Amino acid sequence: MTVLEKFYQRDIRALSRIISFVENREEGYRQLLGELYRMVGHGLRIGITGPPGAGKSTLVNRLVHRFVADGKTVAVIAVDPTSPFSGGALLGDRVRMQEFPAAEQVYFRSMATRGATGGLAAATDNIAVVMEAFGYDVVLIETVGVGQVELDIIDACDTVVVTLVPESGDAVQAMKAGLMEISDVMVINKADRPGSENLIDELKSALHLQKRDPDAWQIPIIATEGINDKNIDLLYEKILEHDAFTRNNGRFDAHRREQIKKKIINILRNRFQREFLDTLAGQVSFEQIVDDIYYGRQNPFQVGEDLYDAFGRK
Ligand SMILES: Nc1nc2c(ncn2[C@@H]2O[C@H](COP(=O)(O)OP(=O)(O)O)[C@@H](O)[C@H]2O)c(=O)[nH]1
Ligand SMILES: [Mg+2]
Repeated sequence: MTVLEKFYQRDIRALSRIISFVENREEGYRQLLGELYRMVGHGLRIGITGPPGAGKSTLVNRLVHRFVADGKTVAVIAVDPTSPFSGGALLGDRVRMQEFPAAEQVYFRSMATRGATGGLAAATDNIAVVMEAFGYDVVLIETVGVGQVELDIIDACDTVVVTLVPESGDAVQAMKAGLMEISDVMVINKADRPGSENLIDELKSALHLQKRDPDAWQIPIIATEGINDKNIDLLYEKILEHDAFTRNNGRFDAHRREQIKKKIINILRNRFQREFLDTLAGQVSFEQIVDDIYYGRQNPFQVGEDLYDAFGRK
């Protein structure tokens, strides 16, 4: 039996092998993913983002319990920027995940971001596709919310939970970091610590000031205590509400369609870029061009035009 046949029979080892295959972009991974692509669209992808130490893994763990109690199967992707040998967070996650029964019900996978320059968002999205195709009802993606790459990963989700803590700073910072735009549910975790009420009030008025369509989803702001299991039911409820809301008004589909479009554009952009740069590499001396610009004989804009005209037009 081939690995793919085993995968279709819900063999966990086949799932793990295919994920590695896709993650490492081994020869033929695109074709394989293409096969699996036909089988996605029914699962719910939830992104949990926020600064390191905000309690994302703790919340993910709690949420997994809720989904399992509701008879759902869950796959978790932890995009962890820390080395598995230093932070200990990863090991912690592994240990905590052992409370769960079979991998058919709860599957956990972490992705190291070390060395993965660019392409991380695409790789995460690809793995979510594999998990969804395998049949998991829910795919939870935990990612550290700093920088563009993480914002892009969140683009691969249907429902995004932004997790902050009282120490995260003020609402203005959250706005600047672009967290408001991506969040469907806002969580202030570690509400047992001072300052959470302040932050919630600030966020509420910041949200209030934004011009929003009255028919749009109203972003709930919830104070949780991950370690004490406090308000996790409410968080769970809001996630399900957002899911139902978007599925009923067509936003869920519209969003997925938008993601597909972005994916195609991304694939094309990467292909063009790779091929164009390969073409140039054989025929152009960048050293010479840099010299020309450096000594004022040329400027980068004209060079860009000329190179495009000479090699890019076809
Ligand atoms: N005081 C307090 N600590 C929490 C709470 N939730 C999680 N923690 C702790 O915060 C630390 C970081 O949690 P973790 O889930 O690993 O955060 P992550 O880096 O965002 O995944 C751990 O020691 C947790 O036990 C909470 O509600 N209150
Ligand atoms: Mg974590």
